[in-house]
Amino acid sequence: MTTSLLDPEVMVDPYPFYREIQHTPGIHHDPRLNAWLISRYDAVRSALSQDTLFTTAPLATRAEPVMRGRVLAQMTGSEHALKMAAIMKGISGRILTERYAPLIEKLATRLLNDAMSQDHFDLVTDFGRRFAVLATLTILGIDEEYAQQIRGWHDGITHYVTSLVSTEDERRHDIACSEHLEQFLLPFIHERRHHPDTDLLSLLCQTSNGGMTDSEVVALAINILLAATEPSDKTLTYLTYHLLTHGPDATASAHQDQAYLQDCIAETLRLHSPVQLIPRQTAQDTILDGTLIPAGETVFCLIGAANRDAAVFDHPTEFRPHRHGSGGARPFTAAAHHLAFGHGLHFCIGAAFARMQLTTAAAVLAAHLPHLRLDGNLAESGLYTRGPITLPLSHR
Ligand code: 2IO
Repeated sequence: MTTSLLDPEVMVDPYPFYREIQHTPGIHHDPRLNAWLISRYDAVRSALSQDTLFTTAPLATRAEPVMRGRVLAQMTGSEHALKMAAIMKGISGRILTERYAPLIEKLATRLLNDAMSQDHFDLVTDFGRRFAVLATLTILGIDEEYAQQIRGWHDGITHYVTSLVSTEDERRHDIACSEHLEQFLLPFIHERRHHPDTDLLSLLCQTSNGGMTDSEVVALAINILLAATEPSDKTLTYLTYHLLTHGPDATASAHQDQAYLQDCIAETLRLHSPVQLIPRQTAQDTILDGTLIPAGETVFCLIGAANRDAAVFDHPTEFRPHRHGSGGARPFTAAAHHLAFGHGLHFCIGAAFARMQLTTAAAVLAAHLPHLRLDGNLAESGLYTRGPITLPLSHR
């Protein structure tokens, strides 16, 4: 019997294990991780709503060393409100539609044309990964020429945050990556303090936003880099896979009908949630689903399991875009039914940006899908964040 997220068959396909523990009463204790796995939708939602009982303490060891400081999810109260507002200013409202949407569209078009100039290409390595990093650098206001370098550091930092087991050598390498990135960012920060622009880095530097120190700005910049980049190509690749395997009607509708395309994105986020788990720690002895979880224990809220809970979603393993309504914004707000952006106090603040970015890039992709076909198998990896590592495509 499978008992741990670390069992090899779970990496290949975690969903049977999620279902198994969902159907067993109580909260599953993972003996190898020494952590509690919350898998049912109601329980995950309830844990994420109770932010003083289920705290973000695990991020102090899992994230802080490579973020060079605390990330937004570790903050509460006025500090949280102030820094959240500073970031929101740079990624919402008119700046999103008027400044960033055209840039993102241009970027997606250029990168996809580059990828498609080959007879056979890989949507992950030839398009998605490049797109994800460059889209994030666009909002941070960092020039494209640095993308290669930053991507290497980003990969190390992501590895540190999202691996469930790692070696001493790996951790050393990952921390070195974050130190390099910090040293790279500092001169940019100093420059933006004197010559602010409208990019996020400039906004974080402005004293009106609480007068953050260099190291606070570094931590939030790395936080944004990771949170915006890591889920983006995963979602676009899964979306493409769903559309291509759903028959010609799906690809045609996705191209012609913006509302349908948006429902497809929401359904992709539900069915293949790029962030599969959210770590928390109990502040005191807590009873959840009839199980006593002692104070100070690590719990993993399994988003990937909750979003396929049959008690909440009909035919949970099927791709059914229409379940999300009709192209409204709701699945990308705190009122969302699925939990792909989390829930409660630390609901993803980039959700509106994600919606714009994903719909814009998906529209560019959708225009070409009728002329593309799968040219091999989708391969996936990851348990914290999970996504395709390759999706081979070719022209029809
Ligand atoms: C960056 C995991 C991609 C966040 C994290 C240490 C904190 C926080 C999340 C998301 C997505 C990333 N957690 N974003 O789950 O900022």
